[in-house]
Amino acid sequence: MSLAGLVLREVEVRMKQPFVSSQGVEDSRRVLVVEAWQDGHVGYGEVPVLSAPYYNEETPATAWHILTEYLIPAALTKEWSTPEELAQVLAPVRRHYMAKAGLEGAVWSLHADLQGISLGAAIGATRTKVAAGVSVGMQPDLATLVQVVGAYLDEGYRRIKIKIKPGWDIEPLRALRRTFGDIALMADANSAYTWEHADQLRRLDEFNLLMVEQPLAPDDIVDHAKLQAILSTPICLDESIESADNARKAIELGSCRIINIKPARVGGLSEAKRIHDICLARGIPVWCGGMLETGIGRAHNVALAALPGFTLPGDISASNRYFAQDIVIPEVVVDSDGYISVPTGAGLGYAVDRGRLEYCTRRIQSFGACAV
Ligand code: OSB
Ligand code: MG
Repeated sequence: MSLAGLVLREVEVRMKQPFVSSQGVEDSRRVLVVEAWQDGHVGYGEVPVLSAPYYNEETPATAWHILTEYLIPAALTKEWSTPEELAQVLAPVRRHYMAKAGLEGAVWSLHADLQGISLGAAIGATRTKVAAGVSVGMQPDLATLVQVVGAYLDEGYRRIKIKIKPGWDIEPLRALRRTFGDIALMADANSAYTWEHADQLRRLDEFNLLMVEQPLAPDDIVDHAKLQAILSTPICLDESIESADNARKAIELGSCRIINIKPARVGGLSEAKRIHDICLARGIPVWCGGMLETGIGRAHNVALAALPGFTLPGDISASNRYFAQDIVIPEVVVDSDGYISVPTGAGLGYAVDRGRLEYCTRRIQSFGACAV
C-alpha cells in the first residue's frame, strides 16, 4: 500500500468541564490528527496525548517531533503493504506508542475505506453495538460525586468508574454504594498507591467492585501479582500493558485478572488486536479504555470494542460527555439502554467535519504529495 501523502495537525478541542485524576487535570484536548491520503480517499487517526507527561511520557510536542522526524519519513520511504506491516516499519522507534497509534490508525481507516468496508470489519469485529461505560473524574465533594454519577446512570451508562487515590477512595465508594446500591461500579487509581498501601487497598474488597484499575506503578507487575493474591477484587491493568508481550507476562505472573486495552497506549489497533487475541485464548476479559479522545479516536475505540473478547463495558462514552461540539458528524451517541452502535459504512464510519477540523487546527504540516 503506498500513500499519496500525509497531513499532520495539532488541534484543540475545548472540554465541557475539566477532567481530574490522580495524574492531573485536563481542561482542553490538544491532540494530533493524522490524515493519510490515497486516490482521493482519506483515513484519519488521532494521537490523544495529554497535556503533560504524567500518564505516559508523551505530550503534543514530543508526538509532533517523533512523527515529523521519524515515523512519517519511515512510512513514506519504507516498503509496506498492510497496516500491520506499517506497524513493523514503525517498531524500531522505541515507545512513543500514541504517536505510532495515530499514524497507524490513519492508515487502518484509509485501508478500510479503500476496500469499501467499515473499520470494525477490517479488524475482525463481530458486534453490532458496544456497551458504554463512563469514567468519572475526582469531584470537589461527595454530594457532587453522587449527583454527577446519578446523571450518568439516568443517561443509561452501563458501568460507572471513578478515579481514586489515597484519601479519595473509601468514602466516595461508600457514598455511591449507599445511594445507588448494586450498580456496576469500579475504581481507577492511575498508580496512586504502592505496596505500602496493601492494607488500605484490601478495604476495597468490601465494596464488591467489578475491578480496581492500575493501583500500583506502571512498571511494577511483581507487586501487582502480590497484591492480586491478597485481594478478592480483580485487578485490571492499564498503564502496565503497552504490548502483547507485557500482557502475556502479567497474565503468567497473576498480576491481573482483567486488561484494559487502549489502541493509543499500545501503538495502534494491530497491537491492540494481538493483546485481545492473547486474552481471549487465556480467558482474561478485556474492555476498551479511553484517552478522552475526540470523535476520531473514539471511532477507532468503538471499532476495537466490537471484537468478540470485549465482554465488559468500556470507557467509551458519547461525544457530549466531554465536548460541546465534536469534530465528527454524526457525533458518537449512547442510546438510552447504554449502547453505542458500531458503524457499518466504509472507513471510519463517522464523517469528519472538515470545517470544524480547520477551525480547531493550531498547527499543520503536509508530507508527500499532500498540498495544504
Ligand atoms: O486511566 O483510563 C485512564 C483518561 C485519560 C488518561 C487515562 C485514563 C483516562 C480515563 C478516561 O479514565 C477515559 C475516557 O473516558 O476516555
Ligand atoms: Mg486507567
